[in-house]
Amino acid sequence: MKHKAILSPGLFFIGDELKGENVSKSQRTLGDLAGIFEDQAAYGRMPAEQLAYEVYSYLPEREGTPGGLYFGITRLYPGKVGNEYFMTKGHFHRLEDRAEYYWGLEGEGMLILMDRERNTWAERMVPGSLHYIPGGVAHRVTNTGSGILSFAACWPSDAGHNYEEIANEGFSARLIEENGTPKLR
Ligand code: S6P
Ligand code: ZN
Repeated sequence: MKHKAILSPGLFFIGDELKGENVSKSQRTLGDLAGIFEDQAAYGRMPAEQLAYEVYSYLPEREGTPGGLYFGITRLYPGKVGNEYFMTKGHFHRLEDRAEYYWGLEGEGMLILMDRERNTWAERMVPGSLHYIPGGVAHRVTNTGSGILSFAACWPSDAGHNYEEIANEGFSARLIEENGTPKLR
């Protein structure tokens, strides 16, 4: 009975930490990112068990529920495979028109975005930067700094993830370090 009750918060978002009873955690190692980096020889020389990123999420609705919202924090480790920065797998949403917000919490990186015509561009991510990702735009984050890059995300509970398309076709540009600076190539 919640009528007239005064409740203490059970969920905390402090700095780049998300804590609470129903917060779930998932991890991606380099081994989970097979096929996404260009330099396959360099990829083959790196330990498959090395942690690339971890995601803390709060998913209060059943996956697929229309009208609900999910919240998550991603912590992406620094590093490169050859000259290509560590990055998330990247995805379109399964329900194509679903949008999402990302915002930078810590570290430096780039949000790589690609529309349905395969135009690809990047937005610099810094602590406090806010990024609106419209529906129909694939999104992936790269860590261009020397420390952890963390960002928060909020997305609809019926958005879903279409990873297959990015796994098969990739983005139409990659973020590569050239002469010490990141370039989309
Ligand atoms: C979910 C949201 C994020 C990502 C996370 C990892 O829609 O965009 O929580 O899941 O940043 O990226 P990815 O591409 O491996 O799911
Ligand atoms: Zn998304």
